[in-house]
Amino acid sequence: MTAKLINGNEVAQQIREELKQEVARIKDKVIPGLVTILVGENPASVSYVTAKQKTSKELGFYSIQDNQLATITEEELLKLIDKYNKDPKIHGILVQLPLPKHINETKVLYAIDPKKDVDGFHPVNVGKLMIGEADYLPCTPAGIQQLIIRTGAKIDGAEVVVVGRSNIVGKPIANILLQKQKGANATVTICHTGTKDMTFHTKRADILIVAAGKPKAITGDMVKEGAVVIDVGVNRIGMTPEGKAKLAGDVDFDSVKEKASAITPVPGGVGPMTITMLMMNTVKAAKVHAGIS
Ligand code: L34
Repeated sequence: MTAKLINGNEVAQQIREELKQEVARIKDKVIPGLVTILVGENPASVSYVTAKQKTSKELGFYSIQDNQLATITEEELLKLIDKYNKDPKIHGILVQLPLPKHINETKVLYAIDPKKDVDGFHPVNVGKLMIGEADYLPCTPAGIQQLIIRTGAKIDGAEVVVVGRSNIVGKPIANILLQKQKGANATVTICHTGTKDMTFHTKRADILIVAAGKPKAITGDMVKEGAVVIDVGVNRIGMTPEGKAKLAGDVDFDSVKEKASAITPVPGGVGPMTITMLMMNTVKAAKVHAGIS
């Protein structure tokens, strides 16, 4: 079998068009406001935050890019967050991760007003997700769920295997897909570096979600014939002759595409969906703030 490509750019664009219309519809009552806070100059973070800013402007948001030096103290960063917590024009606050080592990430995420936490990383929102009451789904997992739904794959009752247990992808996507809800209700297994026999698990997956943070972590021999494979990895594996970063996922695309029924490419798979889900959460936060539906 040669897999169908799941086009993340196309799905993301569709949802962005819908959001653009929604922003136009509500603009007399509220203009969605988003601040993206970037600390330092990590090239991947710069690229993602720039894309988030560009998209938010295209949709008609009020948006601020707040760049801070890598030397900012934790106290200063917390103060900055507090300023945006109090700013009525801002409905969503995003602090791009990772942060420099001298800043305690957990402390920073705790400081964001849960109502403005459009990343869904605040413990209140993490807890609400656990009990099936989420206001804001974290962006990458939300994007993954949308992509699976739009491929037409049946999630209800499916064997879903997640490779990776990070707080921003592995744990939340597992939680989302196991809820007794529409677009979920799967049997979910999470594999990680402590897993004894990875292939035993991955071979059983109807839907395989890979967020291992390692190129070629999954090869064709580890995948069931006909599986839907979602590759969340974005690894910078070198430079193109034009001097752009060359990207690869966590899945060995060439061997896995021969087994899977559908697969996301990197780039152009999950990445653009992450950005789009951030926009969706920000529109939602603005509407809640303005008391409109
Ligand atoms: N706070 N930190 C916070 N929220 C997030 O949701 C993120 N994440 C992850 C890293 N840190 C974060 C992102 O925004 C990963 N991530 C992200 C966002 C966008 C893309 C990839 C990861 C993306 O657009 N990827 C493109 C390629 C972009 C490129 O050329 O570099 C793609 O097509 O996959």
